[in-house]
This record gives sequence, structure tokens and C-alpha cells, in this order.
Amino acid sequence: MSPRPLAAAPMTRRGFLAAGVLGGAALVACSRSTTGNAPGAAGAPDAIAAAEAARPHTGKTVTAQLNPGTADIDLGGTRARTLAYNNQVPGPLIRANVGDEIAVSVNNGLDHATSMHWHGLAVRNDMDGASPATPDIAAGGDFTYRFSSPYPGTYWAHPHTGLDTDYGLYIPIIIDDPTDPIGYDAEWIVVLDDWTSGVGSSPEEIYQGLRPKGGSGQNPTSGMPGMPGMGGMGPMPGMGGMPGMGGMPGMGGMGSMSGTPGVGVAGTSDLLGGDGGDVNYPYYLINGRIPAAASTFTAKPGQRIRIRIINAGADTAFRVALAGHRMTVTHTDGFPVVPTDVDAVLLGMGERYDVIVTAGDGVFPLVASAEGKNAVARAMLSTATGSAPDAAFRPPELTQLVGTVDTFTATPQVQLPTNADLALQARLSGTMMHYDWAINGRPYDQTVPLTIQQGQHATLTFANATMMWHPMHLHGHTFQVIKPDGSPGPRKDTVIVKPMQTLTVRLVADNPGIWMLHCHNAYHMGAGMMTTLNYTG
Ligand SMILES: [Cu+2]
Repeated sequence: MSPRPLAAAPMTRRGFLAAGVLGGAALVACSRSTTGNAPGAAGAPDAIAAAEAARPHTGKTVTAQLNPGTADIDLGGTRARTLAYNNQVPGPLIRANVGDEIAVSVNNGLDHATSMHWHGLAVRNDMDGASPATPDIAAGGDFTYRFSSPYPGTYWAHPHTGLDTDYGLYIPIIIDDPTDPIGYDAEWIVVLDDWTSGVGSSPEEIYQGLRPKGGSGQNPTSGMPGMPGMGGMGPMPGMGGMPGMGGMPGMGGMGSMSGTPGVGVAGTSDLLGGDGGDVNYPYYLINGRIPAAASTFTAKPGQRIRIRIINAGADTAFRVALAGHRMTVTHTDGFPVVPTDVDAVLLGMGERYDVIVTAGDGVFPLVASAEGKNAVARAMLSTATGSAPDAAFRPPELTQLVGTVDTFTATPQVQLPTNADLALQARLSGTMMHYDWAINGRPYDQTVPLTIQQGQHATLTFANATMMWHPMHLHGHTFQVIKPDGSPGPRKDTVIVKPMQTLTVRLVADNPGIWMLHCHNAYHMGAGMMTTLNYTG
């Protein structure tokens, strides 16, 4: 497709990107060269090539073409002009076996630079799709990512530039292990999202609404010259009567957040230990559909269905249950856990859970409750004729046994060693009032990278000194969560850290490069809650 101009607020969009995230990345690249990292260390091509040679290789290549651009998307009777891959939301599935070469050509039809980050896949660093390890793709440019995955599982991909993931720019990725015995009859990929693009405020408007007015923050984007309409934005046309937009607790008294619809503290969530999120969205989607026009997955009664659940949201944790069913959790973030039965699972942004259900006889809503936001997304499982309950229906399973990170344990085969050579620290700070989210006291444009040497075993401790929860994500590695009692938890690449919680994970330095470590809340990340883990020596 040919590049087309953005429909809404192109000046605002470019202004944000130039002043905020992209500017921050450039500053970090600059400071790195002056802070004494050994030459040829962090991004050493030889070490990256050697790590790639050590991965399994089948000799087979799987190709895909992704065309990010503007698109008119039908969310189910509601249309949104947004950004999407190949004119669809979610974008097309990429599926390969462990060790296949995956060659993805990206033809950038956006009006700004983009990138593709292969979330959760332990790929070679120079194909990770996050600057500075991998250069961004200029507007109108193209690039082919080539990588292989050493591990099977449920993954996804999205840009690592600006707030693009809060548009429709995301795809599911499944890596199969052909030697795995198939323990299920059918497979259902369920992608969750919080949606505003084209129907409510733009992500850039939301971000500006969250930032303090007057530019007193550490990474100010307000008050920039040549950015009309950035302050005191009035209500958007057509926003009245949107679900979830009115009467939110915490909307009053937050002077910096008035004026932008959808922006404000959401309600609270017991599971998340406080506020659910920062943004109340007009819609919550499963596989690109609003609840009133939910997609339907058809199966036969008694079939064992593997449901692969992916949270592609920007600011929303979802609690997911299938009405009338228990679910057996088999994998967290692609890695196997001791199979455990629950009634529902909790997913922060970026997390994936694989569950098995044995299908009943009838029509059953799969409901994803947006934590603290009093709204749901849903899809339908149909194995017989029947009618569905109304679109706001909340199955009782949502309030029964809910699986969280503490519920699960990695299978012995994938547990990481318990010895550690070094202890890494990531102190999370910031407040809603100042919107100054940071790691180790610094926003990303002033960050001091964490360092590790290849082969080292490390603990990484997240100390959350904020009143918000943060889904913390490390690129290029899957870590071993340690439970509060010291016992092994699940393997994950994204983990929920609750307000004031200290949580430790273990990791093995087996993938050399420069790796992003950040909060997967798109707005916290944009404000600076990001650093890097650099290989040295
Ligand atoms: Cu965060």
C-alpha cells in the first residue's frame, strides 16, 4: 500500500515523537559513548553472531510481509481510522517452528519512523527491533528482520517507537516445537487490547493529558514551540456517552489531567494492589472486536482447546475467564508451568498465558475484565446452538480462583539455576501527579545502564517505590520469578510488580547485546520508565 497522511493531528504526533521518546533514545546513544563502556562490548557483532550460531537451526525459512500504515478498521459496527499492519487488527499471525529462520519484510507506510520488536523472543540483539540495538525504519523505508527463535511458545510483536502500540500495530507470533506431543484438539488465539485510536482521544493527546502542565517534569514534552493545540484540549466530538468515560474515581482534583477525555486515574483493583491504570478507554477488544460484535470460535463439545491469551493493551490489565469452564494453565510467557487449574487468569500488558479448557455444550462468552475500569472485552466459544448473554455479562468465574504470577511454578526442565554472580537493582519511581516514571532515579534519556557479562547468573530485583503497579519487561531473556517464600515461580519476560512490592527474578546472561528493560505501560515507558541491560567485557 502507498503511504497516506495521518487523519488526525499530524503536527501533534510528530511533535510528540520528536520531543519525547525518539529524542530520549538519541540522548542515550550519545551518553553511552561517553560513559566508558568497553569498545566492542555491548553490541559486539562477533558475540551476537556466535550466540546466533549456537541457536538451533532447521535450514527452513518462514517469510512474512508487514505493511504498517493508516487503515480504516471495522471494530464491529464502529469504524476507526487508525494505524495497522496490512489493514487488519490484529495484524497477520506469524507462525514458525523452533530454529526456522523468520524473515519479516517491513515496508513502512507510516509518516514517521517505526520498528518491530519481537516481544518475548530471545532473538539476536541486532534484530530485536528496539533502538539502539536495531535502527528504526524511516518513514517510507523498508527493512527485513531475520532471526530464529530458540524456544517455542506464544509471543507477539509491536513497534518500539513512540506510542504506536496503542494504535492497532500488533501481531501474534506462535513458535511451535514439532517434537511436542499435541495435547489439544483445537487452538484459539485471543489478543486483548484497550482501544481509543480513531474513536476517542489519540494516544498522543492522552499522553499530553497525563503529563503535568508547564513542563516541570524531567522529560518535558509540553510547551514545545510549534505544537498547536497541546494545552487545555477541549472534549473531542462524539465523546459523550462513551462507556466507561464518566464518574471515574480520582478524576476530580487532578488538575493536570483535566480536559482530555479518557485520561485520569481508573478505579482500583484488588489483584493489582491499587489503581487499575491511568486511562479509561472507550472500548476493550478481543481480536479487534467490541463486545457487542464479538468474534466467535467454533469447536465441538468435549474438545480440548488450547487458548493462547496475549495482552496487547497499553494501559490495561485483564482478568480473563471462560463462562462455565475451569482452565488449566500450561504456559506463562511461552514457557511451561506445572499444569494448574484456575477459574480465571490475570494478564498485565505484554504478558501471555496458555490455558487448556475442555469445551462444554453450548455458547460461552470468554470475558476479559479490564481491571479497575468497569468494562469488559469478550469473544464467544460456540459448540452448539444457543444464545449469548448480553454484552456486559460477567461470568462468576471472574471472582473465583484467579491465577496470578504467584500461583504458578515453572516445570523443573525450564527452571534457571539458583546461584548468582551478581545482583542487579531496578528501583521504580514516579507519581501520577508529576508523571515522572523512572528507573533507578533517572528517566530513560538520563539512564545509567545495568551491566552484565556473558555467562553470568544474576538476580534482578524490582523495588517498586510507587503507588502504581508496573508490568516490567526485559528484552532478549526469559527470567525465573522467585516467589515471596523463596521458591521458584514461573519463567516470564514480563512480570507484574505491585505498588511498593519488591520482586526478584533470576536470569542467565546468554544473549549478548544491549537490551531494553522497561515498564510495558506505554505511557509510563514514554515518560521514561526504561533503562538497558548491557553486556560488557
Ligand atoms: Cu509502569
